Amino acid sequence: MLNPRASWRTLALRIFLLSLAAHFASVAFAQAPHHAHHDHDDHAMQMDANGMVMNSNTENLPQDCASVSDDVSIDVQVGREFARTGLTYGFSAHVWRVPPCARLRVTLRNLDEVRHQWMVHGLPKYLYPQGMFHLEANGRREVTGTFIVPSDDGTYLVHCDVSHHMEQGLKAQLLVGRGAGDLPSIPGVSAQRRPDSYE
Ligand SMILES: [Cu+2]
Repeated sequence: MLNPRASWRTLALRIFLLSLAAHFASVAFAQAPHHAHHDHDDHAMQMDANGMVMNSNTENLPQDCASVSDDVSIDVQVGREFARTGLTYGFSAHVWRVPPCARLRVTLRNLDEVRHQWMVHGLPKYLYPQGMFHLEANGRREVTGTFIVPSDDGTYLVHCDVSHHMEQGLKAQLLVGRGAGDLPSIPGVSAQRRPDSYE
């Protein structure tokens, strides 16, 4: 015959273990639709507490590249402390140069409390949806992503697409090979020639 106290303890322990299991199950359940949502949303989007990487590409070559020519890493800081005179925000650099067909690994470190982006436009659309590669770092977080540039000499617009951030200083350029000239109104590089448009 079991000691009634012992069986009560056993029951209490079972209830405790069951509630623990239920807790973990609910955590797992809460996370599952989260992942499913992002997979469904866009295969090329990775998101976590630090921010987002969109259209990451470490393997697929642009059609005009026989191989990856070089692996280049850049560290980009973004925040108010890099703002030029008259502007609110800035990147730690506003021009980057990479060889044709380079694989470029970009780490974006956001020193501000507001979120910022490092968004490149004009990439081949058969590799990068909307011709875009895009990092977004939440406040005081950092995000890293990689993409492969084409072989042509080209100048690509890089900016932060958060409302008004580009006009407030977050406009930059990525030069592949010899580039194709400077874009207008790049802080520290070029004067404003016409209102910004990147559509
Ligand atoms: Cu921004």
